[in-house]
Order: sequence, then structure tokens, then C-alpha cells
Amino acid sequence: MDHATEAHQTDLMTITRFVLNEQTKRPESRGDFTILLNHIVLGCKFVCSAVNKAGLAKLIGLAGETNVQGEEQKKLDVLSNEVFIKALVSSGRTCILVSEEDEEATFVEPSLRGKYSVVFDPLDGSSNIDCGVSIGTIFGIYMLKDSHEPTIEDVLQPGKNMVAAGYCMYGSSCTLVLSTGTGVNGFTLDPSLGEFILTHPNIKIPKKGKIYSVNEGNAKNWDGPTAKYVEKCKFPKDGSPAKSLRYIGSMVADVHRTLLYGGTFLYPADKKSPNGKLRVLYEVFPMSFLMEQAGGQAFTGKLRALDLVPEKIHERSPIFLGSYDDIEEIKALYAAEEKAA
Ligand code: AFP
Repeated sequence: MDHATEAHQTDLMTITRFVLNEQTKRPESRGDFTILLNHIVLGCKFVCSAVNKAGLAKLIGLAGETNVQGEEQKKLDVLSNEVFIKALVSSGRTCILVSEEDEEATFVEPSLRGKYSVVFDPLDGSSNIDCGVSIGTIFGIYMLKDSHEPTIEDVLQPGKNMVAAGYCMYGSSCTLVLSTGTGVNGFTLDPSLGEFILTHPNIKIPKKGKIYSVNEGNAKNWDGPTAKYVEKCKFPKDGSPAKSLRYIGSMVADVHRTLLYGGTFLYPADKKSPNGKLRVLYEVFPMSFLMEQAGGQAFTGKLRALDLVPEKIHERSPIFLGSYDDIEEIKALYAAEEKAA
């Protein structure tokens, strides 16, 4: 479609229309997921507006609280967490909520309970807020078998049991990327309409990429396979060109680029952090779900990331995700190391 046609496009596929269309393909569906998603979308719009206004509204600065990971919370983290918790509870469709910002899970009171559990990081990459770099919200959704007697075990499930996952990136535009288990679609917020419009239908990650993305400052503490992989990216011995390094330090932005352009994103284990840095439930799982749905892979260094069974809600795991062939290379390096041991 050329730009002139696009500019005059009058039949807009909003995210709600898209999800309603999906719903009609599942006769058993009663619209609960659509309602839940509408509330998530509302949270994203609110946070997008707050992030855009951050400088103006003097929201940047410390709120004087410390979160579970011992990091100082910015006001925007606090605000975003409140917004999402309230939006999710008021949807009447949730049962258990796990947020990066809250030490304990929130069990929704029985009168407002629904069948979904949502695990989320309301504002990931918050150390990038002050310099205006893209940040985002990441979420994963599980469906409970029985919402009458929910327990924490209901969210300590492998990522492959998620029914949907996504992220919203607050960058030069506000982009929401979603998978309900049948592929990946991207929607961009049209600020004049206040609607997310389908702009990236059926995203497929290139089978092989030309970019790798990792915090190389940790290189001295890496394990053998990670070090070998990065060495291969920089000094390929098969005559292929060296790969480019891109690293923003904001998972949503780094994964978004990886999804669209291909390549790898790594947050490996290292001697200082044997479990890596990223959190299983609301960083590793949703992004791995999206990668697989887009035709890529996600690996922990030991197993398929979505097969991990978390034991704690704020557990961490190393992660290697991206283009199918590139992750195969990393898996082969780990397999070789295991064989040699
Ligand atoms: P912050 O929320 O503290 O900025 O952390 C962001 C993050 O969890 C994730 O979004 C990045 O991919 C990763 O950490 C970056 O970590 P390093 O700063 O150690 O590279």
C-alpha cells in the first residue's frame, strides 16, 4: 500500500476490533478477554501520556520508596503500577496480579474476581526515564482453571501456559505488540484518535539476523558459550560479515528491534549474577512467548525458556532470544560445552 492510500485509509483496524474478530473465531469465548485487554490498553494509554508529559509535569524524580529488587523507584514507576493494578482489578476479569513493583502478589477480592491472572512490569527500563529513551510495559496472561480458590501456584506456571503476552513501548511512537497464541501483531497509538491501530500485522522475525544485543560491560564474568558466541559475532570464521552490536538497556526497546530486524538479544548468567538479571514471570516469559509466536526461539542456556517452571514470583533467569537460526547457534555452543564437561 502506498502512503497516499494509507493516509486516506478509512477502515481502521483498532485493537478492540481486532480482538473482537479473534473472539468470533472461538465460539466458547464470552468476551472476558476482550474486556481484560481493554483495561490493559487503558493502562498503556495512561502511562504513555504520563511518560510523554514527564518532563513537563515534573514527574521525574525519586518517590522515596524502594522496590523488591532494592532499586529506587521513580515516580513514574509508582504511578504506572497504581494505574495498572486499578485498571486490572476494575476489569472484574482478574484473580491474581504479580507486578515487578510489589513484593507480594495481589489477590483480587472475591466480588471482583475473574478467571485471568496477569503478571506484569508496569514500567520496564526505568533507569532510562531521565534521558528520554524508550521504555515500556510488559505483560503476560494466564487463565485459571478455578478462580474460586486461587493460590500462588496458579501463577507459578511455565510460560508455555500463558494464553497471551505483549508489551507496550513508549518511544517515538507508542506501540503495543500482542500475541494471543496465534501469531504476533503490532498496533500503534494514533494520539488524535486515542486508538491503537493495527500497523504491524502478523510480525515474523527474520530467520537469521545481523545484530546482537548484550551488555558487553559484563563480558569478563560471562560463561564459555556466551563468550564464544559474542566472539563469533565479532570475528566470524566462516567468511560472513561481522554482526552489528545494538544495546539500549531497555528490554522492550531491545526486543522490539530484535523482533522487527532479527538477530539476538542476550541477558546471560555471569559470575556475579548466576541467574542473570531479568525476571522470569514478567520479562523472560512474555518476550519468549512473543518470539516463538513470531517464528523465533528463546533459550535459557539450559532449556526452552517457556518450559521453565518458576518457584518464586520474582525469580530471575538467563535468556537468549531472537532469530531461529541464531538461537540454534547459541544452543549448539551450550550443548558442546555440556558434552565436553
Ligand atoms: P531498569 O528498569 O532498572 O532500567 O532495568 C531494565 C532491565 O530490567 C531491562 O529492561 C534491560 O534489558 C536490562 O534491565 C538492562 O540491564 P543492564 O543495565 O544490566 O544492561
